[in-house]
Amino acid sequence: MATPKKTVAKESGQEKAGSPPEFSREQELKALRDMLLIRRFEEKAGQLYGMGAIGGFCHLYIGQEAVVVGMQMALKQGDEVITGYRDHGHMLACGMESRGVMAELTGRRGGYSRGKGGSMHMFSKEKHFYGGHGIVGAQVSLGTGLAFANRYRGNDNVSVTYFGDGAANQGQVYESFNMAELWKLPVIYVIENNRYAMGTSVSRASAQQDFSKRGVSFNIPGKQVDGMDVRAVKAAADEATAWCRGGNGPIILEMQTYRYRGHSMSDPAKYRTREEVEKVRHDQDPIEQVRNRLLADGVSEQDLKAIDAEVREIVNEAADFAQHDPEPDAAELYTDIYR
Ligand SMILES: Cc1ncc(C[n+]2csc(CCOP(=O)(O)OP(=O)(O)O)c2C)c(N)n1
Ligand SMILES: [Mg+2]
Repeated sequence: MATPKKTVAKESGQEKAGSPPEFSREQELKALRDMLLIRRFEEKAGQLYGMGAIGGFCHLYIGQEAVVVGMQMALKQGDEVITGYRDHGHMLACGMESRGVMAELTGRRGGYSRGKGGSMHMFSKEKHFYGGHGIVGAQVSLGTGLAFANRYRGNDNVSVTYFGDGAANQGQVYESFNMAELWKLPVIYVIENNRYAMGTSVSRASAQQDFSKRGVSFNIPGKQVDGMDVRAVKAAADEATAWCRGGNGPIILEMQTYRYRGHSMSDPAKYRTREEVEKVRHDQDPIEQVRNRLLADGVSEQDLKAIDAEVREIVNEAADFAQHDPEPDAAELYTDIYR
């Protein structure tokens, strides 16, 4: 691999993002559609959960859509994605089918894990999506392993390894950072800082709240990014992928984002005020930002409604399938599992 040249980001500590490069109209429309698909999917999953059609854990991604959509816009075929349990948005962004994801949530045969994995345990080798992990922080070591495999094979694929602000305090994250930098592994660590880990705010749990600096003692560069602006995410992702493909080793992107819904479907919501949530929704919503730019650029309200209608149809069809597809046969109870 090429000799590392630290030109893309500062050697240590964060770089503040300036105003992001504009998107073309085509890019804006794509970003809008992909973020809307995730939002409508998650709203529907929330409804189905409320109706009792989905059991077990279910963590919604509403509010954070710009992160996965902006990252995905910078990836190429072969790049890998791995994340934790708040994973439906990542799967949809990777191009996995809504109906397969929804049917997994309802525990049906047509689900990505044949109805036996549920919300936190879905994979698609075809789309290079490696889960879906319920153990907080575990995916960071696995994602580093994906990068090791790419380095070993000599290809130019990048592992995009997502984790939360809470997961960033786990020990194995730092063991992984050490090896990633030591061996110059092509991994982008995307820390989705949504300000809370379950009911614990970042200020109560983290000695260093600037997550872009979490790699400083390993010489891993980092950058803070406005994770509510899809253009800023895409620009940071472009830099990060170039950095990794250039043989420079790992890089950290702290995405400053926010989740609108509870941690999971049961959340007493006593750790933040309704006003706080409403303020972010009102001032920073990632979808509204794109919609407003498109309207200002002369796209009609009608055209935007058509995109929403197209997305709703996909989600409704997925929900219908997920409620009518049969459950796995009882004879399948012990297949496809470790025992
Ligand atoms: C090793 C481990 N410890 C604790 C838990 C319980 N737990 C589940 S989610 C969570 C919070 C993680 O928060 P964060 O990393 O910020 O991700 P977010 O939910 O905000 O996306 C915790 C403590 C777990 N699943 N695994
Ligand atoms: Mg969090």
